[in-house]
Amino acid sequence: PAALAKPQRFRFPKDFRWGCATAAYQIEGGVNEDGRGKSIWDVFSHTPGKVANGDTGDVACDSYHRYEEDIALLKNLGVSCYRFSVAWPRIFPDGKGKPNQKGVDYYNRLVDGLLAAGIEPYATMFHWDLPAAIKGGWQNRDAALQFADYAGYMAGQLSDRVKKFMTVNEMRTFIDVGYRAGVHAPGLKLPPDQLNQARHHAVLAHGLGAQAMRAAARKGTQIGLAENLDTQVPVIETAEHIEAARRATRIENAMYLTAVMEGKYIDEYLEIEGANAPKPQAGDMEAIGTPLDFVAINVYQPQWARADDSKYGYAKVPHNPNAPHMASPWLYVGPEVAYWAVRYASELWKPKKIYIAENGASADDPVTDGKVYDAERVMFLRNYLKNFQRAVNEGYPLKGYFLWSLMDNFEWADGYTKRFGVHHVDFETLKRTPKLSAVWYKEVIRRNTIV
Ligand code: PNW
Repeated sequence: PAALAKPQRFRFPKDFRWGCATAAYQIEGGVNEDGRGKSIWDVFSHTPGKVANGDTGDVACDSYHRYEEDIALLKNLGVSCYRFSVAWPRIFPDGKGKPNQKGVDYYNRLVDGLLAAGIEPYATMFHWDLPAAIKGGWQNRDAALQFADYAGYMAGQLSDRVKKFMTVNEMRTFIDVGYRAGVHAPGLKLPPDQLNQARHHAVLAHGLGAQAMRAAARKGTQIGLAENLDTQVPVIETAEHIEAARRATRIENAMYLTAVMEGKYIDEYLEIEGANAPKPQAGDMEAIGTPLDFVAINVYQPQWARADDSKYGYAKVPHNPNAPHMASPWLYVGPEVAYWAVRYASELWKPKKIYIAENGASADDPVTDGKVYDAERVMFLRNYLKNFQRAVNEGYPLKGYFLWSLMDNFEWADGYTKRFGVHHVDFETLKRTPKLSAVWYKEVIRRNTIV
């Protein structure tokens, strides 16, 4: 038993990458600075009743002005990399047209600051802040074409220093929560045929974006995307359930990651959707299936699945609403999802490299004598990391991990009521304070071992 307690058994490979993640609208503020245009999240958050407490991203963490302080936080943690997103409306205030140099300059300063601190930048081109000027948003096919122009332009601007890019973040969330559930911007509840077409425009944006970025970027630039794979976790680890949950994962992601990785809409999806299936134009599927250098997965809650004798051989096992979850009611705790997300992505699509682009947890985080002892977040992260490590140990090509998030920030429709940071942010003073989880993460990184 004494030997088992040795932390060495949780050691990661020497070249494993440790990072933190954020997104532009959630941290930057400065929404009217330097010619930035409006995004659909500016419109949505300023519409009464859409965001908790009427919160907006107008100021957020004010990282537009405090990015040097944020780089210092990252440096203190000892991370090797940082994942941020570029705000499209800072670069093309109207979605297209003439680029806004002052917007580009902000990301130049950020990238230069990161590199000076020895931190490798991973830039995401779209994390939900769609220019409000694009009429119809993702229902409009033009959004995909304009995204490609913008993403190609930015890759040209940054790829002398940024070597890792992600096209889009979580198509599943920005379409399904924004256009089906109506909870995120633009707050629509589309019928299935229109919903599937909006989903198509999102995967098309990724594909055309990847092509445009490849064409514009310096040699050696690596391009991928970040998606929250709806990972189906086998209820028990027997061959029958493992097989069923793998098949379920491929089908449940058919409109998103499966389409991207396979360059087609699989038969099961077309059969399930029937007349409501998306209507691609000639060439769309080739673009969508553009080969990638890596795939990045955001990992939060599990979805349990079991084998059954229905047509596709699986059934979902719903969560008991009272089951253990973090402060966000959707964030059920199920550390095994970390292992199965990596394993299934690897088995289904054989990507060259996999990253975890986000993993993290919300908690209430009371401040006690100026300190935050977020033991539950540490517990959550430790257990998920053990499952990522299991995937590494079994030989799946997981190369790095980005913790969501560097600091508390604008949590979309939950405003500032849900905190995901390893640094506490006082939204009155904007002071950042490391939580217990920051102390923990720093130690994990320093020792390359789960502590
Ligand atoms: C991700 N779900 O969103 C986003 O990429 C981040 O911007 C966000 O702050 C973070 O996770 C925490 O929410 C998600 O309902 C939103 O399954 C919803 C879900 C998953 C991820």
